[in-house]
Amino acid sequence: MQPLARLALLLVLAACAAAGATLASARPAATALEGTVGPDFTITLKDAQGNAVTTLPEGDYTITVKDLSEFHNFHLTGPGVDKATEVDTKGVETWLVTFTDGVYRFVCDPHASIMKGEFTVGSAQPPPPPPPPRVRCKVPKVVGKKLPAAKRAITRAHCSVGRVRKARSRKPSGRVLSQSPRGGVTRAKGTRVTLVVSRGRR
Ligand SMILES: [Cu+2]
Repeated sequence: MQPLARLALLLVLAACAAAGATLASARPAATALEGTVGPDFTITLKDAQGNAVTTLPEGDYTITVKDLSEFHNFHLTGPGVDKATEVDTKGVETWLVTFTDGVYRFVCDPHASIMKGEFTVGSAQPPPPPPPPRVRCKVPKVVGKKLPAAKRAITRAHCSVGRVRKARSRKPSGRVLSQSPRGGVTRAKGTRVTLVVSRGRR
């Protein structure tokens, strides 16, 4: 090759390399994440530092998915993404995904109620926590108790003390003779429990 031709070729190659570098830098490199499912009943998605993913910026991600079990899988869904490993095989897969604004979830399909996780991307807000369990009045059995102890038990059980009537009885004064509703039933929070209390033989 003539020296001049060689120089021309080198210049062309250099120009191509520069153009390639520009193209590569225009789009940031995909961020690496790692998903793992199994061998026990666990499923995780972690970043390169090993922290559980809770929120991410929008962009491209390379997810290395380690499916370590023949009865679990890793299934990722969210805006623009629906990818899963097979349940009955083990293996490592690499997914290139693009995350956009929204909530993404990952589950093991056969055990989706216990093996699950989620994260938000971009400006999406994390979903609100589930409402607390509804508190109910579980009426305690207080017949035979002294009145103060009966009142404490009723209040502690998220019920309230209703009318307290006194009645003559052979039972010691101050003891609960009967109650309504009866012990053991469940009612709305704050339900009044009415009591009949012994005032002795007089
Ligand atoms: Cu599973």
